Parts: sequence; structure tokens; C-alpha cells
Amino acid sequence: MEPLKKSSEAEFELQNLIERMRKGDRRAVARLITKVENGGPEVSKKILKEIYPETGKSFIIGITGAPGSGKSTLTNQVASEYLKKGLKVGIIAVDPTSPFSGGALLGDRIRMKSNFTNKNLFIRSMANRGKLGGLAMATKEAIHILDAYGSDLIIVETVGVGQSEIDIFKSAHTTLVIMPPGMGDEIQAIKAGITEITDIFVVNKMDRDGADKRVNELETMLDIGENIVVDQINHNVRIVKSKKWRPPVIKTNALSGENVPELIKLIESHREFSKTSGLKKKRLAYRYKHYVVDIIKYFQNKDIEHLIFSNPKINDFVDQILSYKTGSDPYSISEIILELFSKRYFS
Ligand SMILES: Nc1nc2c(ncn2[C@@H]2O[C@H](COP(=O)(O)OP(=O)(O)O)[C@@H](O)[C@H]2O)c(=O)[nH]1
Ligand SMILES: [Mg+2]
Repeated sequence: MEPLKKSSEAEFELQNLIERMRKGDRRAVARLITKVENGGPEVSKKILKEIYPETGKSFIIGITGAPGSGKSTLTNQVASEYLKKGLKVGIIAVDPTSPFSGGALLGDRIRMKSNFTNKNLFIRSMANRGKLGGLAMATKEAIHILDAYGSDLIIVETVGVGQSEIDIFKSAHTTLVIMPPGMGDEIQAIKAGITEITDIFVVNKMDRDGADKRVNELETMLDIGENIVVDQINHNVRIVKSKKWRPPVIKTNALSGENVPELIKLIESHREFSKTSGLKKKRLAYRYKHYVVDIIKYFQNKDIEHLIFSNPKINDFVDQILSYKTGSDPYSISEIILELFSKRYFS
């Protein structure tokens, strides 16, 4: 009886948090995200079933780039522009390498600019790798929560290094890749994959030497790439690109704010383009397909693991493996188990 009571208490608590979130309680939003981080897909399932119809309204911007390229500073600038318009902004800083830097740095800057106490702003840093379902999944759910909370804009800042970070970009409508001058081999790295996810290139730190050179490099790269980019789905990074959008390259100074209004114009024009060209819908459809695959994989893995370790019927099959006969190798036995599993033989 005990676990049953516990689970209904937990559900009551979630329900309560969701109600408070609906009334605009920022603390409840933070707690819901923590629940997702710690509880994984089991908890997300309960939350999403409840709030999903309230999502799909936020505009989601992804900002990525090497550490130190100015992501947090620029995120703050972009957020400020939207806050000035009276919009509600959510920021998620994903930095698996350091649990606090993203959020703390950002917090400091925003506090400096006295945005920190702005009721229309919500900031969260996420760094929990290796928890249930992984960082990418928890981030996607955090985005859903901020969406349901009524954020007009959600900015996701990530260090653009691994697949997990690229995965997160599947959730963004418009992605910015920051390429400041003076990071020599960086251009190689973007050629290797980041180009695929870029909607707008930002050469931040335009006050530094080499900014124009960096712009030229990027434009040249785009010239070459133009002939080969067609309407396509890239299965490696799972992103839908349109040949009708050539990523613009813009210089910014995130410290002074120079060119930030121009950047906002580009962001808004990409937002408009993806709506009218149908790109947004195509991307969403593709992303949700992968999302569903991830969810199914997670729950099926869990079921299979539970079966293997706790169902006594499995012991006969393990004995077969131990007989070292033809057809009793682990692959053949796995195929048999999977087949029987789908026929509910074990339930
Ligand atoms: N000179 C110059 N410095 C900048 C600019 N943008 C950011 N910085 C500085 O670069 C450093 C890293 O910035 P941060 O936003 O933390 O980068 P992140 O690691 O990509 O989030 C900080 O010291 C910033 O003050 C810029 O446009 N020009
Ligand atoms: Mg940062």
C-alpha cells in the first residue's frame, strides 16, 4: 500500500505545481523543471499529459558556439530587446561542463542590467548529464514547461559540442551560431556539422581584429555550400533545411549591444520565413517523430530490462545461451525473446 500512497501524493504535488504555474508562479515553474531533471520520462509523462495542449505557442531560439564566444552576453542582449517589448522571456542555459557557469554568469549580467527581478523573465541553467532520459530530453521538457507557462520567447543557450547539444537544437525554431574572430580551427568544427543547424551566423566580438575576415570566410563557405544544399533532411543531425534560406552572417558586439537590433530583425525575418514557407511545420513534424522514437525507446528499454532481470521465464533462455549450441548464441536468443515479448508471452 505504501508505494501507492506515495505515488498519489507525488501526483497531487505535480498537479499542485501545474496549477500554480498556470497562475504565473515562477517558483512552481522552477520546481517542475527540477522534477523533470530528477524524475526523467516517468515524471515528464505525467506533466506533459496535463500541459501539452497549452504548448506550441512560444518562439524558440537556439544559441550555440564555443565556450567564451559570447553566448550568455548575447542571450542577455536578445532577451532584453524582447523584454522591452513587454514580452515574457524564458532562458535555458545548457552547459554540461559546468553546472553553474551558464546560469551564474547570466544571472550576474542580468542583475547588472536590472532585468533579473523582471517578472517577465525566467532563467534556468541545466547541467545534469546522465540522469534518466538524459540532458537533451530534460531540456526538451523544460522547453515545454516554459511554453505552457506562457513564454513568448524561449532562448536555449548551449555549448555546441556534442550530439546531445545538437539534439537540443531540434527543439529550436531559429538557431544562431556564434563564430567570433580569432578562434582559428573553429571554422573546421562548424564545417563538420554545425553548419547544418545554422539559420543565422553571428560574428560576435566585432570590436576585435579579424571580424571582417571571419565574415568573409563564412560567406565563402556558404557560397560553396549553396550549390549542394537543397531542401533536405540531414539524418545525421536530423534537421530540415530549406534552400530558399541562405543563413545571413551578421557582426555583433554583445558587450555594447552594437548591431543587436539588426540581429533581432534577422531573427524575426527567419521566424516569418519559416512560418510562410512551411519550414517550421516540416521541422516540427520531423522533430516530433524523433521525439516519439526517443520516448518509445526509453520505455521499451526499461520494460525489456525489467523483463530480463526479474521474469523467471527468462532463465530457460539464458540456460540455452550457456549450452553453446548452434542457434543459442545471444543474438539468436535475443531475437526469440523480442519476438515472444511482442506476443506478450512474458506478461
Ligand atoms: N570584446 C568583446 N567581448 C565580449 C563580447 N561578447 C562577450 N564578450 C566577453 O567574452 C567573455 C565570454 O562571454 P560569455 O557571454 O560568458 O560567453 P559564453 O561562454 O559563450 O556564454 C566575457 O568576458 C564577455 O564579457 C563582445 O562582443 N566583445
Ligand atoms: Mg555562457
